[in-house]
Amino acid sequence: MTDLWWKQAVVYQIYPRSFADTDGDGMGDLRGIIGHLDYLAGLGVDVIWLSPVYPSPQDDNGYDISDYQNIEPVFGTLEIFDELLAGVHDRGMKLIMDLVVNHSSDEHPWFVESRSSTAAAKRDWYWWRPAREGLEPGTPGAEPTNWGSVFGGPAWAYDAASGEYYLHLFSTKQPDLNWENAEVRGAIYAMMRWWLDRGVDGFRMDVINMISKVVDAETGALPDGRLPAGQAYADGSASFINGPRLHEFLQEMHREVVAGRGELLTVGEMPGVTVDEAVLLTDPTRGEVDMVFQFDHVWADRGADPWVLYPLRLTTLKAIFGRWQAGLAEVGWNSLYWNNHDQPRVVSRFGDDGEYRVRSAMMLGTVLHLHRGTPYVYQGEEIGMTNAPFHTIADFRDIEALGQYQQAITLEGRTPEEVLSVLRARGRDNARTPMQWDASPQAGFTTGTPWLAVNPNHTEINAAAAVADPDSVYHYYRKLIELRHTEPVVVDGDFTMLLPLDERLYAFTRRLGDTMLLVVGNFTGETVRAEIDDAATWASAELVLTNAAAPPPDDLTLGPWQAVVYRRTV
Ligand code: TEU
Repeated sequence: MTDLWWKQAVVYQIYPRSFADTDGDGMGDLRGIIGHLDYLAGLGVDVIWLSPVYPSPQDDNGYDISDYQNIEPVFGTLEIFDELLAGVHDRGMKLIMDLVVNHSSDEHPWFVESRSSTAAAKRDWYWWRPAREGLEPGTPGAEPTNWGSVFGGPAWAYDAASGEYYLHLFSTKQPDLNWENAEVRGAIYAMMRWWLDRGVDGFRMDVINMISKVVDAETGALPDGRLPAGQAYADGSASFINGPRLHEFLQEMHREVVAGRGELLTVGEMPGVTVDEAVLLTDPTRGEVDMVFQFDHVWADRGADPWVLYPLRLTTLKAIFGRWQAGLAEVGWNSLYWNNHDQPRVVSRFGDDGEYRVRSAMMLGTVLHLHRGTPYVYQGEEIGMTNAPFHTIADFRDIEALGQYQQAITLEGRTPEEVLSVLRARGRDNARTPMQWDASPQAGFTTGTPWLAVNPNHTEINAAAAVADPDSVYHYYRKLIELRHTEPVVVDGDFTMLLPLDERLYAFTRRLGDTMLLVVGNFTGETVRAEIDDAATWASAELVLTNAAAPPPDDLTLGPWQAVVYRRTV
C-alpha cells in the first residue's frame, strides 16, 4: 500500500463565512462547522481545509489577515477553535489551515509599523519603492512598475505621508510581505509552528509561488511587465510567479516548520505553476510541499480576451490533465479539484445544471476522483450546488468582481453587459453563496440575513434532501471517497489517457499490478458510443460504479452525462 497517508485522502474545503451561521449575524462561524462535523464524517472525507478564520478587516473575505495567531470574532474564539479541532480529531479526520503569507492586511501591526516612517524597524518587511524616476509621486503612471493588481487598478499604492509606494499584487489592503527579509520569514515560521503545536495538521498555502520576486540585486528595482493591447495595466507575473528563490524559501520553511512532525499535509496554491516546476516542488526528497494546486484546467476555458466567454474544448481539458498525470507519474504528486471558493460551480461550468444536473455532477466527480492524485471537494459540490443568478453588479460582493468591473468599464471601454456576462458565468461569488442545508427560507444557513443571497434553488438542492435520497450526488460522492479508501488501484495505479481526440468522451485506464480500471465519462447530453481499443478484453469486467443504467462493458454506449467505472484482472 501507499507510503504517504495523504495519497489515500480526500480533502473537504470549508469557506467558513458561507458554511453555517449559529448566531444569526448572516455569516458562518466555527460553531456552525462543529454542528456539521457528523455530516462531513458521514461523507467520509479525511481532511478539512478551512479558508481563513483569522482576525481580518474582510476586504478579501479573510485573505487579508490582521492577526495570524487568533480567530476572527465573527467566527468565534481560540477556545471554540480548539473545540472544533478536537471534534475533527475525535472523528478521525484532520484539519489544515489556510496560510496567507504572500501578503498581510494593511491593518496588521507589522504593516502599521512599516508604514509609520521610512526609518521604521519593519520598513523593509514590505515592498516600499520610490516613484518612477522623473515623475511626480502620486500621479498616474508614476508607480514604480506598470503592473496591474489582480483586483483591478495598479499593483502599487501611494503613501503620501512617506512619499513612497507599497506593492500589493491583490487589493490595496493586502500589501505584499518582503520574503527577501530573513526576519519576515522567521516570524512566519514561528507563527506556523505555533499552529502546529496547537494541533493543526498542515497548511494550504495561498499564492505561495508568488513570494519570491525578481529584484535587481544592486538597485532593488522591480522590472516592468508586458502591456497587453487594450488593457490599462501590464502583466507583471514574469517577475513574481515561480520566482528565483521560491524553492529555497519553501525548503527553508519545510526545515524550520514541517520536518519531523509526523502526518502533516502541505499544499501550495500556485497559479501559473508548470509541470516541470511541480515535479521539483513536490519531490518528497527535496522537502518543499506535498502537492500543489495548478490552474491549467480551470484556465482551459479562458482566452486572450478576459471579457469573452470561451467554450470548453474537452480535448484541451484532457490534454491538460494528461500532461499533469504523466508529468508527476514518477516523482511528485497531483492535487485534483474542480471547485474552490474562487471558481464557478463545476456542474454549471462543465456539466449541465438543468435537466441533467444530478447526472452530470456525478460524472464530473467520477472523472476527477479516479485520476491519480488527492481529490478536493469544495462545500456544496457534494450535493451538486450550481452557479447563482446574479442580475446586476449590485448582486456581487467579491472584491475581484467589483474591482475588475470598475477597471473594465472606466478604463478599458467595456460595456457593463459584456463584463456582467463573464462575471455571471465565472465570478467567484458563484462559489460563495451560502451552503444549502435544507429547503427552509435561508436554506438552514442562517436565521438572519445572509451576507450574500442564498441561491433560490435551495428548495430543491440541499443537504437534507441529498442525505435522505440514496440516489443523490451526496451518496455518489460518498461512494467515490470510499472507493479511494478501499481500492489500491485508485490511489497508486498508473494512468493512461484513452481517446485523446474525442470531444465528447473522457476515457482512461488505471493499473496496479494485475488490477485495471476503465473509466469513461460522457461530457454531452447525447447518447455516445465509446470506441475503446481492445474493448473485447473488458467483456467480463465487473461494474464498479455508474450513474445510470449500465451498458455491457464491451459495448460502451453511454447515456447523456453518464459515467462508468469497470474493473478487471489482467
Ligand atoms: O487566489 C489566488 C488567485 O490567483 C486568484 O487571483 C484567483 O485565481 C482568481 O481570483 C480567480 O478568479 C488566492 C485565494 O484563493 C483568493 O481567494 C484570494 O483572493 C487571493 O489568493 C489573494 O489572497
